[in-house]
Amino acid sequence: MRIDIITIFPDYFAPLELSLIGKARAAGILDIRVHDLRSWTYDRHKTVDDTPYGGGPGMVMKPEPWGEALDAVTAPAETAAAPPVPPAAPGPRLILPAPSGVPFTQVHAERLSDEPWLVFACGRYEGIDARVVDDAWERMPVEELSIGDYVLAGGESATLVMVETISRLMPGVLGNADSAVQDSFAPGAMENLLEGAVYTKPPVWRGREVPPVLLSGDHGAVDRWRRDEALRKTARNRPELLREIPENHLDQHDQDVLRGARLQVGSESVAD
Ligand code: 6GU
Repeated sequence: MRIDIITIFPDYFAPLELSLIGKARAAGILDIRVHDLRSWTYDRHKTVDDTPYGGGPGMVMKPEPWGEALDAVTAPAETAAAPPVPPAAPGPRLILPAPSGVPFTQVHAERLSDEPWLVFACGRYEGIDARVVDDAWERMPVEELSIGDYVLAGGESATLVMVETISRLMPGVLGNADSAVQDSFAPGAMENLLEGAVYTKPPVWRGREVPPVLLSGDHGAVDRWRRDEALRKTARNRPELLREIPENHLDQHDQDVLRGARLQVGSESVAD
């Protein structure tokens, strides 16, 4: 997959040289190119923003640098001899991180991990002149995505979040192919359940024992225990996710576990 990132802070993306993503880049699985928006400014101060029409606080990113940057970054590669019929090369998809975007979820990440080419346009200040999106739509699909209900100073950290989430789903990026399958929000994982607690050696640490069932070798009992833990954790941290599970996906044992968990949550809320 090719990923282009346009930003006024190229250094922000140094972390993409580390760990899984750094290795995937070295292996040629990921081709990540970071571009400085200011290379498409021509004044002494490399101006990228201006005051908003209609008034109001803050600054808006100017359309001209963005238009030129997107044209340059998404231009088809130069070939030595232009073929008479252009190949049906898969084009780019533009992602605009913005707090006003559609909430980014694992479902988006799964779909985007199959794309050949993504372009992230990192806005700062109050956002980018809206004509840039309308103009880009003439040439490529555009998605405005938000990573949560809070406001960041710019799209850079949101882009890091999305690039990492998308990249780790690509074949050959995760060390362990099963890890992504078992993720809390992976489609078809344990429904809508959060992953419960995990343990490793030593079996006793600071007087705390690993739950004995995990050492029992009884795989059925381990699976049942993990599901109980997942139900309890979900009831505690994300009760709204439980309401999305169809009734017939919860057997009697599940319902007993949840009844116990609800009693606990209830007693805590009374104590608070
Ligand atoms: Cl994608 N950008 C900004 N600036 N703030 C955000 C966001 C994105 N997602 C949540 N808050």
